[in-house]
Amino acid sequence: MNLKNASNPLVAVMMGSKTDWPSMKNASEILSEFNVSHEVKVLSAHRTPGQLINYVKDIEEKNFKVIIAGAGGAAHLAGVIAAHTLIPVLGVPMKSSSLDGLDSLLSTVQMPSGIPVATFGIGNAGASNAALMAVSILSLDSHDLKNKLIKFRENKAKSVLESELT
Ligand code: RP5
Repeated sequence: MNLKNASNPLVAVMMGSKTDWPSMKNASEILSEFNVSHEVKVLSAHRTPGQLINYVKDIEEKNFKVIIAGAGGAAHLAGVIAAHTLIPVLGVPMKSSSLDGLDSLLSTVQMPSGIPVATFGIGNAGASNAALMAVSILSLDSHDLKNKLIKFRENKAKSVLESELT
């Protein structure tokens, strides 16, 4: 299932199931906020293994710059993707129903030496931060994105300083 398409995407936002979308849409929203072209794709490492590898090869040929991969449970999606590409993979553990996402976190973060997956926090915050990291990586080659990131952080600081408790 292809939930969202964009022309000349730089980032792939991938997830193992459509049930991951409520969390992973936070990544897509951040990328949209920064006007970063991205493609959203649902593919599973265990339910659609062949299609997953074909997709990863396809986006590598299309010169995508970053892959964000969210999965839950025995969350091997990010690791399997990383095994098939040199594009940086940012893993987001989903909050699972059985172990609250601790299973997803450990599965994603504990990659054996040699095939890295940069792993973020569980759920919504992890998805947002993975997208911000993608923007940060892309900003190495873009003054426009760097300026947007500076503005984004200034706004975050402002909202703390202007906090009003009721
Ligand atoms: C993983 O299994 C998915 O990433 C999802 O987090 C989890 C459960 O999938 P569903 O059974 O809800 O489709 O592959």
